[in-house]
Amino acid sequence: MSTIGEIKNKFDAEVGGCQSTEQAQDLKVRYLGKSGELTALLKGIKDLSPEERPSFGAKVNELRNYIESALQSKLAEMKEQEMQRRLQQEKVDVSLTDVRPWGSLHPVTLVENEICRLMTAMGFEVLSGPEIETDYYNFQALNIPYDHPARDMQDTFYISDGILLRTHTSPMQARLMEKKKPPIKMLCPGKVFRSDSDASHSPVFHQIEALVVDENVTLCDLKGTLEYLASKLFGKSTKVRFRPSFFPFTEPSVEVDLSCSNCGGKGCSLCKGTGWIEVLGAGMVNPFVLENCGIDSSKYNGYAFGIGLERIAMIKYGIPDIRLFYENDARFIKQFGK
Ligand code: 2U9
Repeated sequence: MSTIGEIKNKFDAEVGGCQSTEQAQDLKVRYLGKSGELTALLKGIKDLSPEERPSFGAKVNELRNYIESALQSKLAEMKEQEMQRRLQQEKVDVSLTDVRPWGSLHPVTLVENEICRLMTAMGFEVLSGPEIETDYYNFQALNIPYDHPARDMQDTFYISDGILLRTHTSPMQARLMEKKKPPIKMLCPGKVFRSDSDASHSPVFHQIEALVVDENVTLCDLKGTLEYLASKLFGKSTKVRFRPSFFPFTEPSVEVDLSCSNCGGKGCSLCKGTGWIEVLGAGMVNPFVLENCGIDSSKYNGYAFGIGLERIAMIKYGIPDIRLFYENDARFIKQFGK
């Protein structure tokens, strides 16, 4: 049987050559485990005289403590080394750029984010509503009764009797007005659906509608807000022009043109030589709509406008066909949002 000194020397050599935490664990089992070297050593105690036994037992215990603490320091050292090795191997070089095909935001998302950012800075809250709506909120609450010709302007996808895909985001505004008393300053971005498809119409497209309801709101408030928005979206010198129009939910109603950002108003192919581009519709909220939603129209009034986001993106980025937005062609999407 090996002596205490021999076991210590052997252990020292083995612990010195230890390369991993697994090897250190293995040493622990081999020296201190049930069938390990020290247990075997202790079993030999019975062959010693009673006088020799206490000092032998003490020496074996001393060696046990020595091995335990040597293994503990070795394990700590190995763990530290392994951590350093992993830190090196798994190091991420955050300074590397453009080595992977990073995605970019869709142009409609870019325009939506930008308008929301500008409008929330003016105190508008952003709300979203259901894409599946009732005939009541999509049409009737907004002063578009069953037999109104305006229903033809918004070819509708019906799901069942009285249930449809919203043709504009206005139903959400009506829902809010029922719940919240003025002052209201809200923005509703989202998908809308109309049965229409060509180079400038898509069966699904995106709108942002803004609604302000308060006391003494004027058409000038609307124009000032739109002038600010236009200057931020298309440049400081952009002019805003109102032309009379008709929408059942606003009275008076206006079509809003911006001076052409391509030619600065001189006339070019983009603005068909007129110097102006039609971008959105707006107006003062029809008092019937306010009353339908439980707001006293003798005390409160308001303005609203609706923007087609694809239209804004088409003008801003010179995109000729609305269908390009929905073809999921990475070569198209990659050109924006850099
Ligand atoms: C409420 C009352 C009135 C929102 C408005 C328009 C005019 C408009 C079009 C622009 C391009 C739709 O995406 S588009 O095709 N929108 O012309 N929208 S006024 O008026 C509202 C909204 C909510 C309660």
